[in-house]
Amino acid sequence: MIRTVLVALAAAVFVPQAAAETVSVRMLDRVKQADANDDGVVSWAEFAAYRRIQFKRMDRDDGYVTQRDIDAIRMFLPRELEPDRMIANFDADGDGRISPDELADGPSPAFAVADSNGDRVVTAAEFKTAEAALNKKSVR
Ligand SMILES: [Ca+2]
Ligand SMILES: [Ca+2]
Ligand SMILES: [Ca+2]
Repeated sequence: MIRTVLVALAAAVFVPQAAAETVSVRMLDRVKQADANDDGVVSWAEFAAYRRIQFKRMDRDDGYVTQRDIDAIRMFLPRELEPDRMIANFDADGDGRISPDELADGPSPAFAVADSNGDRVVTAAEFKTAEAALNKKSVR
């Protein structure tokens, strides 16, 4: 019991507060879906591969996700992708559209919050800790 509390406290220290506030348990579940080899651990490589699959669903025409794509599928986009700020958040080279690489390597508040030690791998224990912290938050 004491150990659980300590782990939760440690996580709270490492989680950037601004990011943590936008993350929900549902968003963590989406990160979990990226666990392609089903070992309970999600590496950034798995997450990036998952996003490349998402990309194919978002881009309807030219190999890039543009504002037109976003507007067309807005209601189906995961909240974490922030449709209103998606181009701003992901367009690393500033050409006004999102390439598959830009989406795959782009920011993920949910992944960052779950990955409490910042090693770009979310372990089963890290998922548990993050879920417990988020559940506690929503009770308040
Ligand atoms: Ca895995
Ligand atoms: Ca771009
Ligand atoms: Ca980690």
